[in-house]
Amino acid sequence: MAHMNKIPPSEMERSMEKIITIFQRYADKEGNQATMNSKEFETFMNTELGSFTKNQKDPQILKKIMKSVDGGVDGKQDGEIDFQEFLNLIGGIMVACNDALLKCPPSKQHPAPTVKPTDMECAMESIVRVFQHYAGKKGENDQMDYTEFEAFMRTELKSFTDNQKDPNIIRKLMESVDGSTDGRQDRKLNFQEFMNLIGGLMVACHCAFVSQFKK
Ligand SMILES: [Ca+2]
Ligand SMILES: [Ca+2]
Ligand SMILES: [Ca+2]
Repeated sequence: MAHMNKIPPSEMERSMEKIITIFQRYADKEGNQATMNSKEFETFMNTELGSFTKNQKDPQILKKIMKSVDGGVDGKQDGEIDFQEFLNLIGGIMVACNDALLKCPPSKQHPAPTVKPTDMECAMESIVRVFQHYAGKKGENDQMDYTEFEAFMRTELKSFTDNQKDPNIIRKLMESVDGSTDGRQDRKLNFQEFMNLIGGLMVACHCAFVSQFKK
């Protein structure tokens, strides 16, 4: 029954994988393959997040953004961004995107795109929408309570969840990030806490990905 094990990846898994692959593609261009230097970062921003970049008036914006995340994880401002620092940046942009979508009346949530979104933008937007789908099931529509989070884990990250031996894994994962952004363990996850969790899973996934290449 080998075919039964191979469930197709969910939208969430595809988006996470896409973000890892895109980071890898730009980080791999020169020097250290596991990090982005400022040139790689600028190429990434101008290519993948061009609609964000071109709306910025400050010509130094990319340098400033890079500086704001460089060293955020390991405390070393070495002019290189590792995957975790990259996720902090992307997560920040996604938090803004999530807030904007929540404030926007539903009728205006689908403006006709003037330019085709890039793979990166699609992946980021789809993660925001998946969060909103589950968080919006009941109660506060910008918070996932345990039931909503459990539904998310069992549906969108099914292959990960099914492979865990610990029956309390979902509760433990939730507790590990609840309060990480506001210091309040309120048994609910806001988008930023949710992204900390997803980011952690992606970092683990990315490490596996990189070590696979080194073999
Ligand atoms: Ca590099
Ligand atoms: Ca909710
Ligand atoms: Ca919380």
